[in-house]
Amino acid sequence: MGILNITPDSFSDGGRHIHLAQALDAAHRMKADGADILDIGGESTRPGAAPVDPSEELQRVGPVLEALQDIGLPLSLDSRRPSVVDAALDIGIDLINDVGGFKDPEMQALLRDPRARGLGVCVMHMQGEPQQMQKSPSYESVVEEVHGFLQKQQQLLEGLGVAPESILLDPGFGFGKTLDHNLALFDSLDLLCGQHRVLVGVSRKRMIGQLSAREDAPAHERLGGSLAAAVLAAQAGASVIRVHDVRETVDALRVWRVLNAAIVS
Ligand code: HH2
Repeated sequence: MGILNITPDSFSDGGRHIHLAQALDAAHRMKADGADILDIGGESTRPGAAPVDPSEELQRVGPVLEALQDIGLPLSLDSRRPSVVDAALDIGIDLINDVGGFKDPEMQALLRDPRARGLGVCVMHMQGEPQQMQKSPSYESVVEEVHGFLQKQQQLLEGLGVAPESILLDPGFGFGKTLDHNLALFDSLDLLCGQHRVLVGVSRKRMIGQLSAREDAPAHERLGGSLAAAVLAAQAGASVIRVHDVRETVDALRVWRVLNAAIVS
């Protein structure tokens, strides 16, 4: 899944795709590089980010979604705002990626809408809200709580009529989690992947910076660490890996897939 942020302030690609032509170029480049899905977002949810007015968010993503209708790749909308999702359903999307985890009853109600029938959904876990979430995240048992939440939401969405195979669960790396929390969740990925379809988003994130001694480096210099994490997530059974560096990740996963099969056989 290639990330396309139409924002001035995303932690990694903020400001790079603000003009429509830049966004379309990036989308076509990701397709050529081997992306299977494009994830389009109009609100940064990095730690400390202020919420964006939904009308502003729609102004950012709407024209991009319209222009990408014929690109030949599934389009995912990264939004937690019902009004933005509602408008995007009229334009045409294939997956709703809600970092709010479909806790909002209005987001849930949209899943009953005939326009949402057959769409994919991604349920992500987040403790708190982006502005505050990294201040003092705390859990009694992070794995139990996060997996428990995701499983509860999976059941709820199935009850709303979403097909089980259309649901992706995401532990939400970096969303209200310390490095230790992230590591515990990464360590338990194989458990979650054994029972559900899972999306993993760690590309260029702070945890990658911390683990590769590149915490103070610009996010785009965290490629090596991001690739290592992508391969390990695939090894654990993740169905979708959300990344900024599509070409390098696709290369790494292609090599991993063949060599891993060779080792196993
Ligand atoms: N991470 C980000 C945004 N959306 N969605 C899912 N399902 N999982 C994630 O881990 C995830 C996500 C944050 O990354 P990015 O979009 O690059 O940055 P920003 O929020 O600053 O736009």
